[in-house]
Amino acid sequence: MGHATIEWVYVGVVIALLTWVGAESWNVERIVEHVPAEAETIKVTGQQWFWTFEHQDGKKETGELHLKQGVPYKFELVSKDVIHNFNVPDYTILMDAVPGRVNVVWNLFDKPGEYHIQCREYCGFGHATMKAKLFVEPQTAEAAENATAAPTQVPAAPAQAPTQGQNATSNATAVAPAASPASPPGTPLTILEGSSIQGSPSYDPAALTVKKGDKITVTNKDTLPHTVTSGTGPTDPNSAKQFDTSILEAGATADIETTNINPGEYPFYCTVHPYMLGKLVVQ
Ligand SMILES: [Cu+2]
Repeated sequence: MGHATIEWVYVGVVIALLTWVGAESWNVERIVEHVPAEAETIKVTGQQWFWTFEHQDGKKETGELHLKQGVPYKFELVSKDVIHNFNVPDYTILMDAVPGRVNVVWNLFDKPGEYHIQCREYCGFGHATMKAKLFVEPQTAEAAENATAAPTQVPAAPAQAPTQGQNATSNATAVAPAASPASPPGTPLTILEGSSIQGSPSYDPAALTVKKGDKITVTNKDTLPHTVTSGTGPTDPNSAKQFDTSILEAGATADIETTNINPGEYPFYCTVHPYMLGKLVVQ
């Protein structure tokens, strides 16, 4: 009896070792080689201080990357300036983006959700804010249904429902989306051409005064992506709490509503270029 037990322990140890060696080599292979033939290519460009993504069909994204669950993706990493590092901590993806060469890493995302993309190689002033969001979208019809039901997918508007009458709320939410494209622009706030260069004027006006309830319309007149984000900078714990346009591509506009902003002074900055500073005064 005792003899047989010891034999089984040996078998167990051998199986554990083989499993471990197998898993390790699979990990290494995943990074280095054997990109599945059916993998979809995503061109990833790092530059000071944002990420852009180009899908195989030519669709481009900045600061956000939408991928499908269960599909292998081959990331081709390049840099336009200095060395960056493309890092998705939740999936242990870590690969340098180096000027003048293409680095490849591939991955299959098995769980839908929202993940962080960050730069893991110090790349200058805005390094800490060189982040992007990865959205892994569910693949099966059943999973898609679950995601639609999830509260994170629903815009903030329904939060007002309990304080107002149900009818009033449903009217308001039904009208708002239809009216917004035609609604007149608000008080202008311009992101100036050349503002990505440190020391250049960035926002016009640099200090904008509006009345509470006024709408502000931000226009990016530069050739690079920028944001208008409340806070003093990336280390401000209250960053983006009051308002945030998210990334605005060249030529894009976004509205900031001040209905829920109390009178006061609010510094703002660009998350892509944290030296771009401005101030909003709400009266
Ligand atoms: Cu900027």
